Amino acid sequence: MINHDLAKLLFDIGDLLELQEVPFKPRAYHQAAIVIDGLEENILDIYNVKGLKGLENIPGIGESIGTKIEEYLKTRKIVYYEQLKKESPIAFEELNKVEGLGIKKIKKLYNELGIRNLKDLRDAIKKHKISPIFGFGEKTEQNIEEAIEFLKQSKGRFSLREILEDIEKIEDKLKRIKGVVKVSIAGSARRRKETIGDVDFLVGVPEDIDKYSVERIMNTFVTMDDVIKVISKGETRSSVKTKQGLDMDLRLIRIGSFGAALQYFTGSKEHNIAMRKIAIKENLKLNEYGLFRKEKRIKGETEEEIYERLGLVWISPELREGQEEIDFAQNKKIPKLVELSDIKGDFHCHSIWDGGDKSLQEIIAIAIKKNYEYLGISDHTKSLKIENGLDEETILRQGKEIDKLNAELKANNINFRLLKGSEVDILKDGSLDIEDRVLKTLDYVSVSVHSNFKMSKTEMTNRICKAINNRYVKILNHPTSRIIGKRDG
Ligand code: DGT
Ligand code: CA
Ligand code: CA
Repeated sequence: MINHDLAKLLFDIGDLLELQEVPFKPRAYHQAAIVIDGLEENILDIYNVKGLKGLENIPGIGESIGTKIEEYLKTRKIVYYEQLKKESPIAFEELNKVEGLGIKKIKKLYNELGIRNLKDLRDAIKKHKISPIFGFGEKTEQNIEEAIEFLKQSKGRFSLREILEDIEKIEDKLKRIKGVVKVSIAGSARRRKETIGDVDFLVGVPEDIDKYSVERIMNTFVTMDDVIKVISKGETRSSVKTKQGLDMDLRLIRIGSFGAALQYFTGSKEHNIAMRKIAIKENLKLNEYGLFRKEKRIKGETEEEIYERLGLVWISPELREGQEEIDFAQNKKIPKLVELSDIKGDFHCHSIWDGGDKSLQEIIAIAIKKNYEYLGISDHTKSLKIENGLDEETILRQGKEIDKLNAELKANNINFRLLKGSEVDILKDGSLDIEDRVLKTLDYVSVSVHSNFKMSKTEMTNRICKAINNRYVKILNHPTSRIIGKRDG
């Protein structure tokens, strides 16, 4: 996580320098960002063990960027970035959030139309001032308009992928507080929704907890690193806002009702409503304190006992969206979810060949460490110029390299195989940008739409059907081309 946050910051510094038309430096920052984002090891660990020297040993990081990284690791900010932002006439962070608006476009919009922020941008769109600019056009104008709308709708939601690791650390920290019996993340994060509105923590405490222990727990919560604002602090509930803008709630729960509270605050609301209806049918009452017959609590300590008493098998949080999970649970037909340990391999992986940062050898080592049995290399193809896509001859060369590596694995009795794949670009008319004679040599072909996203449904469907009708195609990648939190499918 820290690698990713730092990489993002360095990348933004590069962008700001590019806005100022500073030579060379932007590229150095962008490169450093890409390297750090791709590091296997936590950069803080590198720094803790080897100090500034360790940072400077990372390829692409010299003294100047190294000391800025050091500053970040110590203070979680880089003053240079704040300065650059202050000097810039453009509200860069705001505009940068609009999907499809990279630094080049932001610069052009400023130079041509004096656009400094979102408000300027919205005004310009209303007056259709964007489309006449060279390189923009009507389509781009429309895309920007949609992206702004999307931004408004998804405002304040966080991608689970970006916060999960951090909130699990907080969960661990809460577990270690004296007097705490149990801790769980609840809400949408426990249901593993793609995006999270706010984070809900439940802390289970003894029935007879004293007020000093309550105080200790709440104090620990509201004084965590990253908390910038205490929204409320009480005896049963506290809320804070973090520096990333994420709201977090903590609720103290007596252990006798922990299961009921966990069930209730995990949600979803729709799932809870369905559960409550079942309880009512049985002449019972279900709420966050327990399952009651008249005034007497009959269940509450664990989720399992509540589900069981209502005639259901326990339902994985991922399924609790108020759809068919209740029926399935009543009929004891709840599906077993795929676990990380079930994953035996991967068919989608990019390598240094198309501009990724790992060689085939490095990828093999990582895959073996994950206990994978196979891994398919699926580098981009030639139409994707910015991604350094492979052409026919390069794919054939890569295939020979993969054959060689597989032979070595076999000679060493290692039960792992690298597969020859490709992420072939689907062109506008549905044809593929790589010839069949080369596709034929691969173990599998996967295909993706990377351009011309805006088409009528019929056109897009025909385009994709044509692509997957190629006899060598086995996999359609990212079928909706959605980017969570950034672009609709
Ligand atoms: P989020 O935060 O927007 O990503 O989504 P959730 O599901 O985490 O929602 P949140 O934080 O408002 O509330 C956590 C859970 O608490 C929710 O999933 C179900 C439960 N809950 C909250 N409000 C209500 C309510 O009015 N009725 C019922 N039945 N349950 C509620
Ligand atoms: Ca929530
Ligand atoms: Ca909440």
